[in-house]
Amino acid sequence: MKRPPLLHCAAVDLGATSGRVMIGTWGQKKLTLREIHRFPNGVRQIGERAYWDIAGLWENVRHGLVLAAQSLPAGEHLSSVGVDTWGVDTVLVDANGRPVYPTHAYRDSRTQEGLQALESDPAVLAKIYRATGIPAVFYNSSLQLAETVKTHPGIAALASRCLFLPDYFNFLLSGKMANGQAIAGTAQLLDVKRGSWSRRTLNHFGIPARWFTPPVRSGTRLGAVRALPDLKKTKVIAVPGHDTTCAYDAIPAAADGSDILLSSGTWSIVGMEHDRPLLDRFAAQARVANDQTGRGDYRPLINVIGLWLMEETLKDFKSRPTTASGWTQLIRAAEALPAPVALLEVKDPAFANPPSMRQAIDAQLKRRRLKPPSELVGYVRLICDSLGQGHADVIDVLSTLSGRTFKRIIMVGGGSRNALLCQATADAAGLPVVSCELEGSAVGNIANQLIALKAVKHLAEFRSHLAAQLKTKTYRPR
Ligand code: LFR
Repeated sequence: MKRPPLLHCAAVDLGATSGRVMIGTWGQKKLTLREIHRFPNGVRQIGERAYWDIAGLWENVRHGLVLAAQSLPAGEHLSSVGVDTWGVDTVLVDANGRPVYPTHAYRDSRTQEGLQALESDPAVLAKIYRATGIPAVFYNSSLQLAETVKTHPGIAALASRCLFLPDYFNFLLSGKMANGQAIAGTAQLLDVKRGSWSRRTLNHFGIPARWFTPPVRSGTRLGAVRALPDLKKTKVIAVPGHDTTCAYDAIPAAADGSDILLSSGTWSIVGMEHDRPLLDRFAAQARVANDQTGRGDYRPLINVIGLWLMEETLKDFKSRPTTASGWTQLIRAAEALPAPVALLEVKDPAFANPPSMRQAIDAQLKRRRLKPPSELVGYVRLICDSLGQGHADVIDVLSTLSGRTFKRIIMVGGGSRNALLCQATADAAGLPVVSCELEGSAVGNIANQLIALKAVKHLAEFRSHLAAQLKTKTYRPR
């Protein structure tokens, strides 16, 4: 019997500190992943304000996709491409798709005033949470867009559409403007139960409803790639545009809901799969964000500050490792240290975007009359143990809120390669951590393309094939 041809899909996966273009090749029920292009990303500061370099990202996306197409054997082509990015950030464009406002980065402090106003009105806060399932967080698109409209009222007429970052890159590739449901769900502007735009919430924030079109479900085909001649046979597929949704999709979680999912990167995103959102006042207090998959179900999750703490602290040390082996040595040395006498309060808002993370950590410790570490290795130990405890705390909360007893923590993302962080999480939570060697977001992105292309039936089928080929390591609580 003739073997079915291999299917090649490209994933564009943009993170706050790096982006990548990967090829996933599907054949014989197996996924082979190849990284084609990886590039740094970061906030660009101009004066007080923080922006993303959208043109630079697009250049890298284009370059990566052309390399991807050229890397295939003669006669083969990329069947499709999907884009996922971090949540919440947007590009405001005119009717032709031309940006009319710079894209601010979500860590910009411009939303502080709006956030305080929102937090000072518990009745409004509760109403917005019930409508959108998203807690008040400084980075929400709702607060960002409200600030934009307030400081520049002319924008309401100037912009015709608000595209989230994956929507914008999909548009650049395909020429088609659409709002993807999963990424729109991060905005605090979608009706969490209906999956459509919440008029009341848009009105509350003063954001023009005409900027948005009815969100499209994951798997929607947006047309062929028009921007790159090398990819003219390639279809642009709206995958869940939110990187966290894609990362969760890649996790071969137990079907009975007994796994807690942890995507460990710049943010630690601790969550679970559910057929409905968690919306009561306890969920609101615990700041549960009800992510929408764009397929009709939900991922109630809680954001813990994540490896941002580490990434930023490293910048303060010239002695930071620059190679993988240097990094492993540093983690080993940190493991060998005695446990810190006290852990960081990881929810400290001072950690959101400080000029120096080391100083922010020291300031918190001094305020609590604790001695800061003297060397990088001490900070590494302190950060990993504190994050482990932070993970355990929110797992407890999610268990109480959902009434579920979790049996395992499945961890993906950069942090899953950090043995100290995995062990600290297992110890603090009293649960085994199964770390998966997996480029979570890219794999989930590709999984959704394969489903749209009908190469696999559904996510459960994809996950069962993936589980068979996945390398995992289990850390038992001590
Ligand atoms: C992770 C992530 C989180 C989101 C944060 C800000 O990359 O997408 O899920 O809360 O970025 O958008």
